[in-house]
Amino acid sequence: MVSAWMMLVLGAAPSPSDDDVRLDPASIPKFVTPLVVPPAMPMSGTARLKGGGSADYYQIAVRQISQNILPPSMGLPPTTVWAYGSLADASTFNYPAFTIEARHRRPVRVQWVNQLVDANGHFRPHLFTVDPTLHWANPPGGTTFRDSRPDFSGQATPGPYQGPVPIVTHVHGARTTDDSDGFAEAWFLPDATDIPADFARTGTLYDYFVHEHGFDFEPGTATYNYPNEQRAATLWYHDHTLGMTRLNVYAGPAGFYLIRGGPADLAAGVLPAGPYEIPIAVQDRTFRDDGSLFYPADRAFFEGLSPDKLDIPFIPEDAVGGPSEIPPYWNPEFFGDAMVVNGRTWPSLEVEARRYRFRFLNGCNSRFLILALNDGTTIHQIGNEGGFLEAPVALESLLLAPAERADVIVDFTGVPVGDDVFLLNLAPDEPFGGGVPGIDFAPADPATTGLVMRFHVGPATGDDRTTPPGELKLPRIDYLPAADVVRRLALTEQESETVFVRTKPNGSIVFDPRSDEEFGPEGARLAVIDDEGIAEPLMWDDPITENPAVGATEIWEIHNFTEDAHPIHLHLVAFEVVERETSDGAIRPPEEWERGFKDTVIAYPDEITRIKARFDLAGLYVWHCHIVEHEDQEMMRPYHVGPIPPDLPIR
Ligand SMILES: [Cu+2]
Repeated sequence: MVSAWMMLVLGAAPSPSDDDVRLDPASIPKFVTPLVVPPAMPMSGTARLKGGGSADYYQIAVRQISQNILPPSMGLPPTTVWAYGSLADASTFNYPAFTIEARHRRPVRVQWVNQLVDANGHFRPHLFTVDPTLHWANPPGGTTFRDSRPDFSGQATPGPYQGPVPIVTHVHGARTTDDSDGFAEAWFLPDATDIPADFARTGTLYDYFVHEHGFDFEPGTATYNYPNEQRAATLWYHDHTLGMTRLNVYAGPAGFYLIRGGPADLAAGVLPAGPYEIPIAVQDRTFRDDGSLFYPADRAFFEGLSPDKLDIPFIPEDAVGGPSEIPPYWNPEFFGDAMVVNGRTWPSLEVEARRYRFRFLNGCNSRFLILALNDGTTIHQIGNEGGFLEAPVALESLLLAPAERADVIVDFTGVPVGDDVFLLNLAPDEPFGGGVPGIDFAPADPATTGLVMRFHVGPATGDDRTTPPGELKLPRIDYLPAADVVRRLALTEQESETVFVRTKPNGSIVFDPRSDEEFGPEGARLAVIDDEGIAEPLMWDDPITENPAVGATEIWEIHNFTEDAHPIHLHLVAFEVVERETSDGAIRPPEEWERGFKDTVIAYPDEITRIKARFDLAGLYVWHCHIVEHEDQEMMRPYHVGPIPPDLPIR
């Protein structure tokens, strides 16, 4: 079904001009702007909770803003991004967002507001190319066809979606009820004056939760509750809209959410605090030469070709034995060519010759990071996604997959005053499969993506009374009981089965029905392994297969049948990494920095990664790959804890 509005918002295909306007990352001056430390997000007040008690109350909107991400000395206009900020104070809108400071067992309530509208109240279209051929939110499908993979058969390949943008926020690592988890189908459009009448304004699960719980949300908003009854830890919040997460997150809305206090935290004064405790979000981005953000608008980008050199059928055009399954605009991965740290390219931080606590987040779409200091200064990791480790781990380099966090101590005490220390990235400029930089893969470009930021060391302004990392006693960890259930799951990649190609001498890739050369991946899948040991790849809308009982402790065995490592994230739970098994049956324990609890784990190719979790809240959640390009194209599955309600629209 194609409405007139659908024709209007699914515009013509973009012109193939993106390639020649990209900014050379070597031309961006390095270490000339100071690192921005996001301040605390201001509260709107106190909320009274239904069952008694109160919560810290925030009203946080997403808006379009412009911000200096590149050094102003380049003379380029500021970059247009999307950002979270406090509804009442325009000056708080920042990329990345201000930090939500939560206390252990002190609930937080947030009214999330979609303000992606212009000054006239009209909706703003996306900054990037939205591929309407994925299984996505699909507002133009109306309430009948929202949250689906639209059927374009018999039509030409559609142009990108240019309508109002759905958002839904997930606090990554938060243990909360499903109606506050930011389910991918719980999105909502802005309350704009020009939303076409036949559009769905909210996602399937938004309506379900509102109906089930009698919520009274204002249009363009959703109110979520976070109990914070979990270990003190470094969480982060970001968008999670079905089939659009890669684009919404790349546009900017993301921030830290820190839980402090309680039995899993340390006493005040033990760790560096105040100006000596700094959250650091590392993201890769690519810019155009007008200072705007670049994200690929066509599949040719991934193939390393200019758009005129890729001539294949896209959805829904005819290929061999059926229509093409290749989405026209989605890319299987994205690697930016510039490093952005807390919203600025290659910043510099003035530090004192003393200890610092850094909370690192890999906020990249696809890129793994291996962080190291150029002078060999040790990185002492004290925590990960689930809070503190059992004991500090002294590292020469710090591996972080997308969405992973590392709480670390870096001691600049011995660094000569006046020296510069550079934070490097030794991971590859391509998908990561494990291994050692320089041996198993070439490290990132040492002139650009191999550099992250600079620390300029000045004299200490006072005594450092914090505990040296070697003497730290970290809070006790209560490990999970033995598992009741073992699930055998898998990661698979799907090659196109209908698009076969030939590479011409000039490098062009063209469709050739007589060729036996497969074009390439159309997506990745999560799978279940059946009794015969065969992996059955499943789609987002296949029936729920992971259905733990409330309170069950389960081991999930994740067999990775693909050639790359995937960061696998489970919502709701903090899990233990149990072990990994190689293809020849050798077992190895988790890495030292993976002990304690995690919410994201690297599943290496040709290995089984075993994790253990206790599923203690009934409800509907998701597990997915956090390479967000994968997540958006079917590498995500719903799961349900406890009996599935008969009226749940996800089965
Ligand atoms: Cu993946």
